[in-house]
Amino acid sequence: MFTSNTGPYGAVIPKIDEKDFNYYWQDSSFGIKVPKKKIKPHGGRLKIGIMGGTFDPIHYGHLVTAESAAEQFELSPVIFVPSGRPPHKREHLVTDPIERLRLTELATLSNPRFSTSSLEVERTGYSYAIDTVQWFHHHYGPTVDLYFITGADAIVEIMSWHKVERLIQYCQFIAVYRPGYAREQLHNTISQWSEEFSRRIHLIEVPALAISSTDIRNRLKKGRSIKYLVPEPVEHYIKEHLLYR
Ligand code: DND
Repeated sequence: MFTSNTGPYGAVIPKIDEKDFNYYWQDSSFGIKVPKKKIKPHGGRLKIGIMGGTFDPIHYGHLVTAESAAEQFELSPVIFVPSGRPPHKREHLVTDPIERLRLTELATLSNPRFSTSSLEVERTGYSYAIDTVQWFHHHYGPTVDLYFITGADAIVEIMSWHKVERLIQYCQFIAVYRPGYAREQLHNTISQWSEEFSRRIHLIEVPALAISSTDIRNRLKKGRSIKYLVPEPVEHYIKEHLLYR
């Protein structure tokens, strides 16, 4: 049931050891072999995080969000899934998906519980979360619990997501908010949704990092520094490949 999947861009869907689910490994599209990594079993059930995003580019805000969710919910691994064609950004110019995938891989390689998947980059058409979550559900099987990690601003929009009623049956949501965010307001919004829906959404606080991809793109256009906003390998890749000029 647990098999790896390799696509044209070196898809890095974690491969789970069939005997005890204890280890997985990944090959990166840079040809770097990442050693076996430990996955904590949870009473026989695996809890896998899915961190979806446009990641244009990925930054420390995304990484701290995923790490906090992983820690609080004991998720392992957390799979970052860069969107191929974000359905909510039809009017926006988005950087080539392969470049965003490479940046995401570079950002996640050093963390043993992080992994990056090229699933959405390889799929044609708009990258709907339902298709991704359903794919992971079938890939890993019903004994695995899936948690989709989002920012608070994304969760309030969730009712507009494609086939959301089905989506919530396949995964739970971890919605992160930063200190100072109007938690009560968020809570009130969610509590207006059906009980079946709202009990599958978990709110957690994460350290505040006022970093945004938009700001990073603007800085790069103006030739300003992005040091300490993104991991060093991401910064180097952006510079070497003259992205966001
Ligand atoms: P974004 O474009 O907001 O990603 O997309 C988030 C996810 O929503 C993607 O997987 C989309 O495919 C999915 N989506 C959206 C709309 C419709 C549908 C699906 C559908 O299926 O119909 P960003 O790269 O901008 O950000 C990634 C995540 O990180 C977001 O959840 C964002 O809120 C969060 N984030 C931060 N969290 C903490 N501190 C910061 C953050 N900056 C972004 N500084």
